[in-house]
Amino acid sequence: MHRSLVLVKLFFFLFATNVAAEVLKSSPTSPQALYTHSTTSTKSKSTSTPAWSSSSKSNVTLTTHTSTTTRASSIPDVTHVLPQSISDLIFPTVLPQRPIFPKNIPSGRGALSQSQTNGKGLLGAIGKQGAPKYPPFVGSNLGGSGGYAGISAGSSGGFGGSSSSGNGHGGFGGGSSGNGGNGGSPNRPGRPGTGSSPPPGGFPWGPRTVGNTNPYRNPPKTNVTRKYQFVIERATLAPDGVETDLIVINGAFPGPTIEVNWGDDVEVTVINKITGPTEGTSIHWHGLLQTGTPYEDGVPGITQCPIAPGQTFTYKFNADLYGSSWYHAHYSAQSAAGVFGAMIIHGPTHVDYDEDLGPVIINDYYHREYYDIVEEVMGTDLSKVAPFSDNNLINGKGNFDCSTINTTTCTPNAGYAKFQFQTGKKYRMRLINAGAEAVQKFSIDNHNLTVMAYDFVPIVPYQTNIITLGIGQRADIIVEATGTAKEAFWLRSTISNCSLPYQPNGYAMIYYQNADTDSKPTSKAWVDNTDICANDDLSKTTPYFPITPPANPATEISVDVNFGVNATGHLVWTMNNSTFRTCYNDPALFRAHDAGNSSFTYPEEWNVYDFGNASSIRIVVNNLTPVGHPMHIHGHNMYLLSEGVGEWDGSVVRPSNPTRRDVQQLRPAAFNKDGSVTSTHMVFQIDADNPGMWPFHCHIAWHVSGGLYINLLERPADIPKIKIPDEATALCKSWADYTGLGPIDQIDSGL
Ligand SMILES: [Cu+2]
Repeated sequence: MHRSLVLVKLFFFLFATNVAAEVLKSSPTSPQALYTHSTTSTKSKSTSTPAWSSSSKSNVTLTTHTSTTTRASSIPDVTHVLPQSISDLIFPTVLPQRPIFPKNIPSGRGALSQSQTNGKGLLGAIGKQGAPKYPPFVGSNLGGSGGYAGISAGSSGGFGGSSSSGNGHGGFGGGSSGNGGNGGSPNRPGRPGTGSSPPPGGFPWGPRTVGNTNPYRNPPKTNVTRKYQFVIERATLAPDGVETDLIVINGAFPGPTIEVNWGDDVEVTVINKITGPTEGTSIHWHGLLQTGTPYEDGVPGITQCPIAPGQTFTYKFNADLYGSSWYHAHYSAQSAAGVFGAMIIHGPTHVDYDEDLGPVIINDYYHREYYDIVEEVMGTDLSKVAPFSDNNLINGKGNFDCSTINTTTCTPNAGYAKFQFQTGKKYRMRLINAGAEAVQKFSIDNHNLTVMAYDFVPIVPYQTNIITLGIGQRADIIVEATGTAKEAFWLRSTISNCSLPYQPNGYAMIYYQNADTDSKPTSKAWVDNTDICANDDLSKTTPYFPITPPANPATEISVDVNFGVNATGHLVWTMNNSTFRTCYNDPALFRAHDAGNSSFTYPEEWNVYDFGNASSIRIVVNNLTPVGHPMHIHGHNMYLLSEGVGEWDGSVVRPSNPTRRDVQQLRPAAFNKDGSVTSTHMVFQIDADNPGMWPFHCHIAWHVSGGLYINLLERPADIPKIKIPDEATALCKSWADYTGLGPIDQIDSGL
């Protein structure tokens, strides 16, 4: 709706070069280009000096322990006085469409082999025993045909699941013939005899239930370590039939599923084998708190140096929250190349179900290499700064209409992910938007969805037909199989008009017990009445375990999200007028660690907000751009106090128990016909109980590349007490050696 106020001028695509030239002319002179566009694509070697070392500007300082709004100083590097046409370029309302699908959607049987589409990936594949099912906890011998421990151990793995990481959980097909277990009942350990009654000695997480335990204050400690090995390398796969150069983990797209119990320790050994060309990498464990281990958060230049090519790093962290999440590369937009996978942390449940069908990963998908896309996103041809996705995949699978592109390496009918339902059963599905840009609308034809958790936060269950997921967001849902034995239905995820897809429709197939699995469903989609760019109203999403944040936080600041063109003609995204750029060689957390209470001045482009020892922090985010942004915080779940159109009026939705999430959709501003802008807002608060340097950023790959990112420096005085392990500091040595051979092409913010 807001979007409709943005004038559409598709022809601006044609005149984009002129627009860019005019912007260049009208840009104020700047002493320092924020982005220097590299025109070399080879990775030559020479000594690099940290980019920030010449900066003399002082970092943003804040007034703490007040309730007044403090704005960061204005930095004249970026002009926001832009022609309207630039907004239209970034957010056209008429999308150039390829023909969407031929009428006849084939079933996908027999077109491309598993190894050609997903590589060694198993998600979305139905084996001899049907679709994979997950036990109520790792180590359960009751129910579940097992998870994916087989491939997670880094061996050949695959169906049969004979290999595991040695922690007692079997691979696919390795479990018993049980029914997948029952998830238990509200605040009870589970129904006897259905697979989720606690084993002798109790559940791994002890007597904790969703309703009786504050997960932030009283997490379990199982003293079990689950080990995984990730080999990251380039591969050519055809997930949707189009041969594409990806970067994948253990040969699988999406990567292997991490499956652990709440309170387990997790060790993931990441081996960077990316060559031709080489590049760094790092993995972020999305949504985990990393309390006491901020150096394991996986953000290059912030919490670690990148893992240099040829190097190995073992992440060691605790599964401190439970539910459904994912991990992904945080190095540039490398995640968009395929470096991501699901992360299931088994824990108590407050909703009954019969079987856990595991991850349903949804991602907008690009046939071009991520680096080439970022090169355009960060380039000066402003007609290319908002890339269109080529397809929409579910569990790494999808079909593509080969007649719409000019390539011989496209195979039609590559196949969709498939799920099996049995009439009368209740299934848990773990929806994950692991894409680069797109807002997804998930639904299953003819079936109601009960949402039991958003992100890592169990909620009071509510019913809906369509679920909105911005990038990084998850929903745990229960689906009751109300169909009859021979029926088949489409499971869909459709990219909303809030995003830029060539082909918005993602499909998977649900077959009931006696359905012909060679047939295709003929079911019809629900009518979508959801707001295209926003999450469900905060009033609908009530955390099951109530927590009341302080009504008067120690600190409150306001942050404006905007975009503009910098002095060198590149489009950048800004927070309080400052665009972000990381220095891979000099992690901000390590600086905070070394500085302690002393007055280290962070380079301006690190966008560090020092909150001192404030006990709670409230941030009012205003969106001045005509684009929605899925805003993600590290190290915390946000209390979401308010969200909506216009400036915040000070009211709080359900102050005794506000929604908590780690990603929240910030809706687009409306650009009105009279030239005015109606901004939007989201207001959140965190308890400052986790010393660290925590990113708060847009999760759209192309926006964080463009600098839509700040760092929240939390309790800096306590950071020196954290022991940063030698292995973490050694990463900086090997990265320095690598970059010492020649500058790398950091063509974006680095994240
Ligand atoms: Cu964004």
